Amino acid sequence: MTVPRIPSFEHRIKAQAYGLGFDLAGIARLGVADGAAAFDDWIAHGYAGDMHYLERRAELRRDSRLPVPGATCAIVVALDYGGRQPSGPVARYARGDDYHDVMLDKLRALHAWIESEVQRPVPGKPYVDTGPILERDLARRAGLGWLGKNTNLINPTLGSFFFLGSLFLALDLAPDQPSATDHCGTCTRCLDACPTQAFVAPGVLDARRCISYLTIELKGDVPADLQPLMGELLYGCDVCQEVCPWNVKFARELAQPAFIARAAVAGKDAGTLAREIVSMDDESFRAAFKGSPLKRAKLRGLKRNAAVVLDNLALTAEAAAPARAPHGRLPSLAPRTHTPSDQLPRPQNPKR
Ligand code: B12
Ligand code: SF4
Ligand code: SF4
Repeated sequence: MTVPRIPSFEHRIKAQAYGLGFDLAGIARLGVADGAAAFDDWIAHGYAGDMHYLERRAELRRDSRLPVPGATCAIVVALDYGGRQPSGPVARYARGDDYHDVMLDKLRALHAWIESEVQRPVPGKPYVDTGPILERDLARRAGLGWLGKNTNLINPTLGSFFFLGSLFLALDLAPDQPSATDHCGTCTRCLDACPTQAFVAPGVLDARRCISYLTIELKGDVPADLQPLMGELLYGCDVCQEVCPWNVKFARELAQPAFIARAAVAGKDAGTLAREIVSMDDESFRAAFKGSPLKRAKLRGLKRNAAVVLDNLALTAEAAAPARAPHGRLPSLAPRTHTPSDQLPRPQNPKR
């Protein structure tokens, strides 16, 4: 007679995570981050630009035992945001509702379920980009994938178009095997495709050149020499993920209703969206982007991005119809001072 196998608690936790809608789940033992030295180096080179919050409480990022006293493990999850969606002026991750809210709700529900199963309170805390955690490092440790040359965490069955989140717990759970294999091989597609050549080496990004940073995190003007390289990208950038063979093969259709593009951006080309944004006031901005990731750049930041995109579109139109210039050229919509990016040290001979 075969004895029925009783699923372990760890197994049931992951099943519960999948039931809540997560696409991947793994368990990591907390400890010193494998990438701690790489993180220190990255900060020391100034690659974080104006994201000074990354330097603050850096000791907590280096050692995941520190953010939640008493926590010994983290359940790390991924939620897919639909890499098969067409590319457009707004990066895929930002077209629907704010992922922080969506994922934190699910992680809180997972926490409550665990407490009900063990029948006692379990100290813990959920994080989704909301604390001093090196989330990709932790996800690799939980066996969810490897760190690609484009720095994203890539899963061999899902690609990389997903968010990461974690639930830190003071609970003794058996950890998963960390992902040990790098499946990038000799590929360099992401490094070659980056419009601003923001990678200084495989797996090392100079955020100051990254369009995602320039359009979302940067508070001042976009350096003049990087503006044309932004092309039609108004918020975020997916280029280094779009070209990745793991996404070409495994990216999924959008399954989470919360991430369906909202009316303010859905199906709009760069010119239409940019024109709408430059004419928005605070009230129409709030109405269009309430609960959206785009709020992070604030209306001021979005207008700056829209002005760059409109300039770029005008330059393209000029190049295509030289006879019509200069009348075909759109006027610059906001006065912008240009800070050249030559102030940024560019490393020589990036190793590829
Ligand atoms: C700051 C930040 C950014 C910055 C800097 C990005 C970067 N590459 O560092 C900017 C604004 C540019 C950015 C852009 C994007 N981001 Co972002 N970002 C973050 C944030 C808040 C911190 C990342 C960080 O600490 N960077 C510092 C570098 C040094 O750390 P790292 O990239 O994790 O690198 C580690 C590894 O490289 C590792 N490592 C390096 N060498 C070695 C060697 C060995 C042997 C080992 C084991 C490890 C190792 O150690 C490093 C430190 O742990 C995280 C959330 C979080 N708290 O982690 C989201 C996060 C990384 N971002 C995310 C997303 C979705 C994006 C965008 C795709 C958004 C978009 N479409 O515009 C782009 C992608 C750009 C890119 N190619 O990275 C997701 C990534 C999901 C995934 N599948 O990987 C995260 C995890 C947010 C989330 N919760 O889902 N982001
Ligand atoms: S997100 Fe875009 S700009 Fe940033 S590294 Fe990737 S391809 Fe380059
Ligand atoms: S494009 Fe190639 S090198 Fe870049 S992350 Fe994907 S597999 Fe790795």
